[in-house]
Amino acid sequence: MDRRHFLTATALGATANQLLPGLLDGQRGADLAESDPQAALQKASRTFPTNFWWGAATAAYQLEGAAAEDGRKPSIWDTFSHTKGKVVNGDTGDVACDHYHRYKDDVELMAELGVKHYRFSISWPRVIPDGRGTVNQKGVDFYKRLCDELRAHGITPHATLYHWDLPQALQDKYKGWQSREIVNDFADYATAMVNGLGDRVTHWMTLNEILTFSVVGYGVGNTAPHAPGLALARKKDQLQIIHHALLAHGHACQAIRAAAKGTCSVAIAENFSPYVPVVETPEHIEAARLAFTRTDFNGAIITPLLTGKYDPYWLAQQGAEAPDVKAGDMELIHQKLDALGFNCYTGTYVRAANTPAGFETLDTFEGYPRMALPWLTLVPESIYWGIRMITDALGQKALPIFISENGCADSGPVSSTREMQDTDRVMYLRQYLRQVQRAVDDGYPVVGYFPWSLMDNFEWAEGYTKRFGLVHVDYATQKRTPKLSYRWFQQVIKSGVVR
Ligand code: GBH
Repeated sequence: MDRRHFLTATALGATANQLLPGLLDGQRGADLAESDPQAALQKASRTFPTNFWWGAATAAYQLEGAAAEDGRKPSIWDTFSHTKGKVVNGDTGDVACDHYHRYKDDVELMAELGVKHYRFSISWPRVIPDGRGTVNQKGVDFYKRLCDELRAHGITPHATLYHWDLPQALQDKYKGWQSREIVNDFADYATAMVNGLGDRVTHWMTLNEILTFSVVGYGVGNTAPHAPGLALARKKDQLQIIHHALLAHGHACQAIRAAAKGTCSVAIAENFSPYVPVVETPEHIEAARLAFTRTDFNGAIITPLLTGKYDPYWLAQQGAEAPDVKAGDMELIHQKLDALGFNCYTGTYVRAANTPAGFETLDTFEGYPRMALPWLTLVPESIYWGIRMITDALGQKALPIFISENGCADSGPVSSTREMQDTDRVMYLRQYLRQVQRAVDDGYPVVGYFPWSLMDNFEWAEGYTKRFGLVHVDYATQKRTPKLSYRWFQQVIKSGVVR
């Protein structure tokens, strides 16, 4: 509804409800309001589809604990966190949320929240302690119990095979991701998991965030803040790690499908970098498209995953640092996916510019809104544009996208009152979810949303000092207490509306 119509309608005594749709939803709502006021109201009510996957996400090393129980052997994160000076306060995942023993209580919390989907990860060194070879049945049995409990509560399990806890044995044997040997070992692990859990799990994700474990786990010329925390001589070494991860993903996709008895969904969860046109005009949207496809590391990861080719512009820029690619590699990497998981936290503003690349990214200054971590600037539109760029810029018109992670840390200092009243998280989630809803409204194939995280847990190099949970965990007693954001999200799920 434009201004003229608004004034006319007001003069005619229209109620606020009749007027609001057009005002809230801009031109789309305005057009609708004139043809069908009921439909416009529906739009303005910010609804999600009834079959939308409302979920919650966690990862093995961050919450399970029981690090040496029932045959589990160390992962690179056990080694790393036990190395002095690597994690804040010397925190480790030895006990974490003790989820290994308390999973029934935790499933109860999910059920009360109202989620029908749960994303967790399988600890590779729990189920195959040496990384290859013998399967540890006791480890597999834990995930069977967990899945049975989930299914008894009507919750669909979504399992990630690799959320960064590489068996230390493989790091020792051949330097883990630095070796191409990992590709077969990872596929064998995938096969073993589908054999062991395939009657309970039909929704699989291969890897979590290739970007993070290859770039934050390995520095080029300097040691890195995440496990294994190594320094590489040159960028090529890092790009080779990424190439191995892409191959492992492709091989695992094939392995999952070969071992599955019935239909299953195969996906990956990636935190590709979303670029947001700072002004939504065609020229800046085009700049965002260029930034999305060309910038490190999208051209190195999400582009080959979805298109089977490294982005040519990106590749040309790498020169002698480009990874070694063997015949058949790109075909193996390019497996058709059933869905794509998008881990979204923040994004970068971009505008058109007269530069060789055709765009420039914009800084966020000191006073720019951010959550309780330096990297976590508040850019809600990043979730909308991330979805849109996958569909439009990478031409994946029919690929269902789900938000596999989205969330923020409580603002410090740590105090339980503060955490129970996590108005900051409510604000953050509301802004991002509205943008997800905008993508739904615009017809993009977005099918689900898993906030990170169900409960406070081991936040990698930040240890237990940063809390991302909808549920507070008192680590001294292991008591769980739902935060305000849990109540808020419960209401979103119940109503299917973000307000
Ligand atoms: C996700 O990574 C992870 O999948 C999840 O396990 C984690 O708990 C969650 O986010 C919250 O962090 O401090 O400058 O070295 C998100 C991507 C990559 C963002 C590493 C923070 C560290 C930047 N993360 N990055 S820095």
